[in-house]
Amino acid sequence: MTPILATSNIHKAREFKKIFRDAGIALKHVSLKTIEIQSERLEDIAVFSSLQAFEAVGRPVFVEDAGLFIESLDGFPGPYSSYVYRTIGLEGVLRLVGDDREARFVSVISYYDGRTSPHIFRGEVHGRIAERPRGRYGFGFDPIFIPEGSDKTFAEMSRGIKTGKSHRGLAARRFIAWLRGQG
Ligand code: ITT
Repeated sequence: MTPILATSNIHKAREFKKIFRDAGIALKHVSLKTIEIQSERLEDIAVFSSLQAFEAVGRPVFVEDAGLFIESLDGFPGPYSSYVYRTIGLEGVLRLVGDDREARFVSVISYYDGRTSPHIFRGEVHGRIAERPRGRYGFGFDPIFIPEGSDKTFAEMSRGIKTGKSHRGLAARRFIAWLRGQG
């Protein structure tokens, strides 16, 4: 069975497609914007979105809610990452960050088949906020996030290299392992 991803974010869809292709699985993308509930927990947002996506698609489907959590800002922008990116943007975030630049990216996948309760898969990558934006690949906060163990921002990495290390790659590979276990 071909898994179905619902997202309005084409960059996200391309990254998921790459991860699934690398695992030998074709992925179908449905372009869909769900209404996101307000919560501090990505899990709650993802679960609610997956229920809506199932209503719209009528077949088992998964969604992802992701965010950048800056430790010195108590996890801001976290669940509000998309809004903060669209409003104050990279430069705005860089102005808020002080000497402590520790941050993490989190991805939460919620898969709902309409029968059992939604299944959740989480991926998290630690790193730091760069001094200035660097790189031209990826999307969103990629130009200012440097994952642990690297000198490069996510935006300086090809899609394959990024997904090998990213929050999304980790969550998706957990999901893929679970799907394989389902036969
Ligand atoms: P959907 O809800 O339709 O999937 P979205 O873009 O609104 O699309 P999110 O609610 O998960 O998705 O928003 C997360 C935001 O966090 C996203 O818009 C980016 O600004 C940022 N973000 C998440 N993952 C990222 C990544 O891998 N690289 C850079 N920025 C990322």
